[in-house]
Amino acid sequence: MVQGIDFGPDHKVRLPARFNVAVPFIDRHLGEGRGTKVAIRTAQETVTYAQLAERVNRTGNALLALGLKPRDRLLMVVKDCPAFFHLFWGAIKAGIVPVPPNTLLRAPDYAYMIDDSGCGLVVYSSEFAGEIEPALRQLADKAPRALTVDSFLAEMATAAPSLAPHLADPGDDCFWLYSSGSTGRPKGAVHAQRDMVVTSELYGVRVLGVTESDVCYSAAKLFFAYGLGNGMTFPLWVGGTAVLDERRPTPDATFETIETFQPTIFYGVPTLYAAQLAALDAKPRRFPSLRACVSAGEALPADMFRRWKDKTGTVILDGIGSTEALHIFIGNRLDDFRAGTSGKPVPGYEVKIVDEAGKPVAKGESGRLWIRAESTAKYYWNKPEKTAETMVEGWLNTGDTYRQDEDGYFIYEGRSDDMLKVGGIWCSPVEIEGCLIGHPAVLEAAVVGHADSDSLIKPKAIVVLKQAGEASATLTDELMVLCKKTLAPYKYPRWVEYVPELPKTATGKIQRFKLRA
Ligand code: 3UK
Repeated sequence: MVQGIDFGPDHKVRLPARFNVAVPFIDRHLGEGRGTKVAIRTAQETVTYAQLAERVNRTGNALLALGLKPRDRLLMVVKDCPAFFHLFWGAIKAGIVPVPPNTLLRAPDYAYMIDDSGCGLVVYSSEFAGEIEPALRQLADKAPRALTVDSFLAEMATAAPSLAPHLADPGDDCFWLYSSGSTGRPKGAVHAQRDMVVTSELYGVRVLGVTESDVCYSAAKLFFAYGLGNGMTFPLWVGGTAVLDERRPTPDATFETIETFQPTIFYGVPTLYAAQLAALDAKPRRFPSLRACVSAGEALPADMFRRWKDKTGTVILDGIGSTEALHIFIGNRLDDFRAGTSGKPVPGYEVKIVDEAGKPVAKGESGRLWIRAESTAKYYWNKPEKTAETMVEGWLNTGDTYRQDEDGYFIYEGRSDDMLKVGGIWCSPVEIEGCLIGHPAVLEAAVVGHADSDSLIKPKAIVVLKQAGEASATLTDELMVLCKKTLAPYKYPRWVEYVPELPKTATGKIQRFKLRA
């Protein structure tokens, strides 16, 4: 265990009254003799713990020199590469609050986040200039200063190599992650200094058993709370190695990365495992370096668990986590798992399944899942009503419906709202409907989840046309292209069905549940 930090028998963390979380995650490794150990490996470069610590310091100094002050926000739209680590931890060490959003979004989403966060600086990988630069132009004189990662690296190279940590309380604001809802704009979930310590120890170490000899490779990107833990905080917490790959996680790219870097733990989402399974049908492979595979983001169908085990010999540990909880709070373990379930609560995470009145249901009955733990977000930035709805007396409303089987495994039964998970990433039906209505032939649209051949949910559009006779395969293509171009590409509807009218409530609200068949 880390000096000055320990966990009680109740799994509650004890931290120094004043500290900075960059010290145990980054600087500690130098004192523990890991200076020459590899912290990050990519196809382009290798970064040791000593190099990482120095670059984190230079980054913190460069951010301060650019005029940022403690508590200011840094919006970092950065691909999976070492600079993500440098910016994230450099900011934290200097007391600045990093905010890494989804890198697949569009200019209007970024314009909103830049404005909502009131960030003092935007740093972005040049690959995302096509969305970030229009967002900045749209904000005109409200736009903060912005730099590409490459120009930031030039600032960093000339900044001083040592930096005293900005001391904070374990409960002080540390970093934010944006999360989307079914209506309204994304919400910035504000996480405290202690939260990464809690997830890394309780899930990383106590459930996955991550150690210094592990090499962690997350196909889920670092901007996702799931990827942030998998591919950054877990290996850094134990002094292990992170493998980063900036490419889109296709079966070919992920197999190549596994074969080149020989990770011991692989983290994916069900949509990727489905594509990998299809590729393994065509060309079988085994992955002898892997001691565990992990899945989260959406439920992993039991059949995929079995097929993966048959083909690769490894189990996939499904677990449910959220941006607000920071990482997995109910999960399967290597010595205790059941296919088709999310597993059992992670130590230190209290969970309850309640009815509409908030009363716990009898074991085996379904209800809404609430959790309580020390890693949950403190509040949503600028959204007091959403905060009050979701975070109640220390409990977090997950928005999910669950039941427990006779042996205590938790079974996912769907969302309590209309939100969809597509490839593990949030997708709001309302947003896709808004895009479809932008097409001149469309009168109304409803979007619901529909299972594909792997039993994974993808968006399906049910459309009412202004003139019913216009329905055609060409129009369907046009609607798909419109959504792919306007929205983050994973949000486009994979099927379009034309109907004469939509089911609605007396107040005119679309009854999506009636369309979900
Ligand atoms: C759904 C799951 C069934 C569920 C996440 C691991 O997904 C993550 O965070 P998000 O905020 O979404 C949270 C919501 O996604 N979900 C996630 N995992 C599962 N549903 N089975 C699962 N295994 O609706 C949950 O409320 O994007 C996952 C770690 C950190 C994360 N942020």
